[in-house]
Amino acid sequence: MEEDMEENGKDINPVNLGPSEKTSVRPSDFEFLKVIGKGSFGKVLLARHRKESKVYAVKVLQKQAIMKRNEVKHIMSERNVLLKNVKHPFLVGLHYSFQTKDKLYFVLDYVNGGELFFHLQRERYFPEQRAKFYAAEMASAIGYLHSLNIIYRDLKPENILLDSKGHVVLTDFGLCKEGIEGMGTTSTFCGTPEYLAPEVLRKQPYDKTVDWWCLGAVLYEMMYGLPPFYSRDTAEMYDNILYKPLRLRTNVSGAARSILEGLLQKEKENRLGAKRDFLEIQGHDFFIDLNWEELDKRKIQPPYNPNVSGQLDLKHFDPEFVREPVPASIGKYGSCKMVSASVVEADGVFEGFSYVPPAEDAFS
Ligand code: ISQ
Repeated sequence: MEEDMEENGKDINPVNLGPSEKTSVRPSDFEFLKVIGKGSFGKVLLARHRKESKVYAVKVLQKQAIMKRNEVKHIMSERNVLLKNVKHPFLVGLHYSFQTKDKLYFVLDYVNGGELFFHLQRERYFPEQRAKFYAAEMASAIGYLHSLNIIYRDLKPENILLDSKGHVVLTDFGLCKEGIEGMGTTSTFCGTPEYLAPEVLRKQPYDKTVDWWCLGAVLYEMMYGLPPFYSRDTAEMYDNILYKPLRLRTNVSGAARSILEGLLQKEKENRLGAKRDFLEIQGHDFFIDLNWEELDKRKIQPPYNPNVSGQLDLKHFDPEFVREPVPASIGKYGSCKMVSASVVEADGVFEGFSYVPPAEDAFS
């Protein structure tokens, strides 16, 4: 397919990665060690910067895969996440980005406390205070994204990580969902399906409240050990999500049941957060004993310490990924010629993804 584009006399477009782009960086600056994640977006590799001797999570995207559809309209739109600067204590940090003719590379913090749900599976469910802490950090990150008009949309277990201290880190928010779906790389996941809100299942329009549904679904799973409306039969689960009334066992507090009922309202107009967004979640009784300012300063001590021994400690990662060899095309000069792009470099500080199509010939 790549060849097709070159046959047409067009190279694959250079992408303006905005202020995070470092044009001097190339794949061979890194030693790619392991595959640590896979998703709708492509692959995430553990990589060591050869000179700095520091490890990063490097997200690698095929340009082709994100440039296929619809694009000009979307890319230019207010809704394009890639044009915004995104930085928050509970969102994975971007150090810088670079590109080759066919791939985009995002050099991210390596977060090695493991997936939240790896820990949940081991412990079946979390005590309410622990679930509350994680839900609050997630809510804070989601509220921040909403303030930038970004809808996360598919908050799902594999996107919720813990850092080495036990704080939440959300990943995979940096690229518009519309542009990166359907890459066929999700088949390796056989765990919990993503939390689908009724309006998403119905393919109806969704808005910010979809994220509050997902937060409700995560909180429910943390407290009860299974997703809400769960059935081993996926079709039945979808039916449950659409039609089955939420039943909450009384082994959790009244405030917890109340927030779950609010977040898991099937009609998005009735959902907690529908009117004043994050403020409604913050102000709910469930969080009455939570200091949100302290939370955002990472001053609240996490309820669990992942106990990782060092930056290269992979003990919380799924061996399924860790075993996988790094694709041969990544990190080699030959197949990854650099393209030029004129961009202003950020002061070594995270400035967020930014994606500007070339003036013409944006997408084929
Ligand atoms: C950072 N560290 C570990 C895993 C990751 C997966 C996706 C994005 C960033 C990551």
